[in-house]
Amino acid sequence: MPLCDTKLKLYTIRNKEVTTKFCKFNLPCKFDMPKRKNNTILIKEQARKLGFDFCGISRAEHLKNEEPRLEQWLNQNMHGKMHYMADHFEKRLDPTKLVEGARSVISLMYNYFPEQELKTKDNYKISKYAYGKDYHFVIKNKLKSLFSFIAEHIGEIRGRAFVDSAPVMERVWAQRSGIGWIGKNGLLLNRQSGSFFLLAELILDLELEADHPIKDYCGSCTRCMDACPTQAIVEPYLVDARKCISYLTIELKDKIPQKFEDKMDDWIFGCDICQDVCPWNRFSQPHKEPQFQPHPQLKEMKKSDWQEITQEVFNEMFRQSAVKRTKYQGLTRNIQFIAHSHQMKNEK
Ligand code: B12
Ligand code: SF4
Ligand code: SF4
Repeated sequence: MPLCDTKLKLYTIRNKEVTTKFCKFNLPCKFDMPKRKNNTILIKEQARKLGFDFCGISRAEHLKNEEPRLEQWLNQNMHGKMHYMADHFEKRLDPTKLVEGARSVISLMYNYFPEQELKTKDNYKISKYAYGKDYHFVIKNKLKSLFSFIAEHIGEIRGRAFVDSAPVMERVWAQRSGIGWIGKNGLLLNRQSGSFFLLAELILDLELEADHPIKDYCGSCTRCMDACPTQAIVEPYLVDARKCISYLTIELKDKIPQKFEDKMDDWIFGCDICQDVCPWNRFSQPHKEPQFQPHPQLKEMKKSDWQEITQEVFNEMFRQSAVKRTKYQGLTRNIQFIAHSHQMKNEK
C-alpha cells in the first residue's frame, strides 16, 4: 500500500511519542493498524467510563445513499415548519464540511429510560427524555470530557462534539457504526437497550478502526405503525414530522391543526407511543444518571395542576429542562388543546 509523507503527525500514546504517516489516498494503512486499534480501544473504554452505553465508529465520508431520501423528505415538506432542517443540506450529508479533514465519526448512546414512569392516572403525559435536566447540557459535558481525554492521551486533534445541535444525521451515523439499526418507527434501536437513549457524536480528524452496521431486527413487526395515533409513520422507516405529536407539541409554534383533536391522547410534550409498544423496549434498563431524575413537583402533578400552571411554576419546575423549548405559551397551548378535545368528546 502506498504511503505518503505529506501528513506527518505526532501522537502521544500513554506518554510515548510516536510519529505516524497517513496514506494520501485516505485508505487504511497497515503501518498505522496497531496504533489505530489501540486508540480505538482507549476511546471506547473511556466512553464507557463516562456513562455512554455504546460507542461505535464510522469512517467520515459523504452520505451518498441518504442524499435522495433527505431531498425527498424535504421536497415533500415532511419537515413542516422546522426550517432549520432544510438549511445546510450539503453539510448534513458530509462531515468533512463540519470538521476539516474529518476521518472518523464516533457515535455514542446515552440511556434515559426512567426507573419509574410519571403517573398516568389523572395526569397529562410528557416524554421520558424530558423528565430531568436537559440532555443537551448533560451529554455535551460528557462529550467535552471525552474530547479532552483524547487530546491528552492521543495527541493534538481537530474535531467537534454534537448532540442534536447541528446538521448531523445522528441515526444514520449510529446505524453505520453498528450500535443499532434504524427501526420502522424511524428511531435507532439496539438489541440490548431498546430505543430509549439519546445519540451524540464526536467528529474527528483522527483515523480510527471503523465498525460495521448490523442487520435490521424489525422483521414482520408493525406495532409502532399500528399504534401511532396520527399515522405519522407513513411507511416503514418514514416519519412525516407534520403529523407527529412530538412535532405538534414541541416544534410547531402556531396553533395545532384542528384535525388532530382527539388524536393526541394525553401528550402535552413529545410522545413515546411508538417506543412504548416496541418489543425491543422490553429490554430497557433504567438509566443511572442522577441529573435525569424528575423535579419533585413534576411527580405530583395532576391534570388540574397542569391546567392552572403559572409562569412561575413553569420556570421553577423546568428551570434546566428540555421542556423549556416550548416555552410557557407552548406548553399551555398544548394543555388547552387536549383539555378542549376531551371536553368536546364528553359533550358528544
Ligand atoms: C427533526 C427531528 C425530529 C422531528 C422529525 C423526526 C424524523 N423522523 O425525522 C420530530 C420533531 C418529529 C422528532 C420527533 C422525535 N424525536 Co427527534 N430528531 C430530529 C433530528 C433533529 C433530525 C432528524 C432528521 O435528520 N430527520 C430527517 C429525516 C429525513 O431523517 P431520517 O428520518 O433519519 O431519514 C431517513 C429515513 O427516512 C430513511 N428512509 C427513508 N425511506 C426509507 C426507506 C427504507 C427502506 C429505509 C431503510 C430507510 C428509509 O432515510 C432517510 C435518510 O437517511 C434528530 C437529531 C439529528 N440531528 O439527527 C432528532 C432525533 C432523531 N430525535 C430523537 C428523539 C428521541 C425523538 C422522539 C422520540 C422525541 C419524543 N419522545 O417526542 C420523537 C420520535 C418521533 C419518531 N418516531 O421519529 C433522537 C432519537 C434517538 C434514537 N434512539 O433514535 C434524535 C437522534 C436526537 C438525539 N440526539 O438523540 N424528531
Ligand atoms: S412519536 Fe407518537 S406521533 Fe410521533 S411517530 Fe411515534 S407514535 Fe406517532
Ligand atoms: S415496534 Fe416493531 S416495527 Fe416498530 S421499531 Fe419496534 S420492532 Fe421495529
